[in-house]
Amino acid sequence: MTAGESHGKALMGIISDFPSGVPIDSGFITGQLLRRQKGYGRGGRMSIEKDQADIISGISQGKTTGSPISFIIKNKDWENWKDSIEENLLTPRPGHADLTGFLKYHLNSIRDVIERSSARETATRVCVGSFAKNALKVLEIEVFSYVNRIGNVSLDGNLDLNNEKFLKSIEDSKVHCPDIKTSKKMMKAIDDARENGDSLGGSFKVIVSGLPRGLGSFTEWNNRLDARLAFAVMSIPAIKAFEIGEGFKSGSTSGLNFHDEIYYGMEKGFYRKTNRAGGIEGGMSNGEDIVLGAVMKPIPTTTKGMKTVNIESKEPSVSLKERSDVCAVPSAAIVGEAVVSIEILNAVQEKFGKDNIDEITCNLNNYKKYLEKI
Ligand code: EPS
Repeated sequence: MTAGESHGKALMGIISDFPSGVPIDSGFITGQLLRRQKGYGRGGRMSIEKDQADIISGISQGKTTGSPISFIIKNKDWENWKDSIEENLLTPRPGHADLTGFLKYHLNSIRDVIERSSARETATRVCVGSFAKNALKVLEIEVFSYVNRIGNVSLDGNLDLNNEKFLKSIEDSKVHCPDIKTSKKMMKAIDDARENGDSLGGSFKVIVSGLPRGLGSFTEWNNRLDARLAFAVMSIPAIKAFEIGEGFKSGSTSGLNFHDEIYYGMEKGFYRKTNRAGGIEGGMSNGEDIVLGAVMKPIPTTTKGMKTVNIESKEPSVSLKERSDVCAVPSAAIVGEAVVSIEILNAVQEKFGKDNIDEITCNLNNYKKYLEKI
């Protein structure tokens, strides 16, 4: 569970059912939080915050104990807001929670919506996801992401997803995109949007590698791994579309041209030469990389205001100018890694046990040995 407002004292999170025995690298967690803050096109808030998690419980001698993990991320910006948070914001931004949140909760000011609906909340989910990544690392399961579109600029061509150079090129890019030329065009598009008082969205991929087949299930609709990953990614603010593998393309191809044919080799066992399914069939991981795609809408706050209505006078007005990012797609990709890591760890614990990471590792290895014998 997460709690906290964007300009309140702090954000906080509580993680239940986390396996014991996971070595926690606090430097890694801080690194993940800072990865989320980066990204060309981020707003002024990112030069105020240096997100850091104070871990309050659930860790002993550098390892998780199985007890609830709780943490706090202090908001440095609180100092600038604690005495002056303005109350009577009355001009809701199209595209954000402002109008509907204000009406739903019978609030006195849109400020009380903005404070919790802000994408600031994703800092806590990246923290939770960083704990999950620490556990998945023990199981040699990796989760990474890259941006493949910002505005009208898209990354084309086939990519060799798993080579080290590819991963480094993503981290070196200010827009989290593996191709230098495309990154430069994306940054130009962000500059143009900023100059026009506008904002930009885009899309990103999240890849999970090293996963055994058989996570999730076809037996209960709510255990389907694809459905749970969709829920996780769609819960990130501003995400408007999600696909697995070549999901959107699959609607216009035929079965013979879409489904990944099955082969067998003494070395590899059952394998595929294609992965259009994106690693999931029948609600279960099928042993291939899981490939997820998400589309983020342009940030709702635009410095050139949009048409809205003053919720008190009902007079036509211009949307409020809340400080914001011009583009946060690179950051959303990092949040995507986090929420996917959380869901993958849940699925791993369902199949291999919840309690202790060494026990989970042992059960996973026994399962792999069983699959090799088939
Ligand atoms: C964000 C913090 C927020 C926003 C942004 C993302 O900080 P502030 O409101 O103080 O500028 O910059 O939130 C949004 C763009 C949004 O629409 O919610 C963060 O920490 O990621």
